[in-house]
Amino acid sequence: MKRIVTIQDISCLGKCSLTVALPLISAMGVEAAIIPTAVLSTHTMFKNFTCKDLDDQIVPITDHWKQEGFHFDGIYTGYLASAAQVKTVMSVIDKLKTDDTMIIVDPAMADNGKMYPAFDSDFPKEMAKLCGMADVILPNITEASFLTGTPYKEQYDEAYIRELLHKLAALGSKTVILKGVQLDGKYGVLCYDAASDSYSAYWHEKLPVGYHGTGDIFSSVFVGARMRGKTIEESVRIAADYTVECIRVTNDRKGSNWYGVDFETVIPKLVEKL
Ligand code: PXL
Repeated sequence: MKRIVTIQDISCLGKCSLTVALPLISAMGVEAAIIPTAVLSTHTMFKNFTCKDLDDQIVPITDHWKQEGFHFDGIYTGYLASAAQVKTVMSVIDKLKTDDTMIIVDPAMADNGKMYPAFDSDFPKEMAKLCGMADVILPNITEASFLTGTPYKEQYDEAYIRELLHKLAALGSKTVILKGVQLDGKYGVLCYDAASDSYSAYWHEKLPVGYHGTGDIFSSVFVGARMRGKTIEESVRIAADYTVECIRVTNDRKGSNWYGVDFETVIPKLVEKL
């Protein structure tokens, strides 16, 4: 069985970061070790959330694993608590990776043109360095604009998307997967492979609602699918279809929660795809 470590926060309630990465990656038949970077009462879209930074635990956990000689097939990072913590995580990757470790970075820090509440203006610069260590990065358009210092646009054309993809690849990652792209009435995910200078797109349905945590769900399923031997294009398709289905069932259910999707009920369909 493949083993990955995912490095991100634990929002105790809210269906994002580790509370979705763990069940999804496990259900996909991949061992998921974790390094929790912070404990929050909820994700930061709630008012008055608490947050305990676990920065001082990250290196001791890593060093213990090093002594034990654990091997990781993948390292997947998500929401990180501070610019200083991004540096710590880069040192962890240096310690844990081997030649066959796939590094996947979801630069979870912004959406809809805005940074998440907990971050200051130093954060994107550090996150851009972490992206430079990755085999694959998975930003949305807002994150792409902050990472590359490109003005955020709500209306854009293909040239803007290509500019973002090239600037993101220039940070150093081999593959860029840009989520939430809207072009010519189509909606979906664009992939850019730097080595072959080639693009691919996966267009999918856009439902007229948005929920928190769907980026984390997409990334977690992408990681699971890659570890189960699917290609990048297949993994994008599985991740996008699953995420859309989660949004659909949540939107269809009377009394569903505003803070996250009903990803649990769609897990059986996901497992069938592997
Ligand atoms: O879904 C990304 C995410 C992860 N973790 C925390 C968050 C968010 C998004 O707001 O607040 C703590």
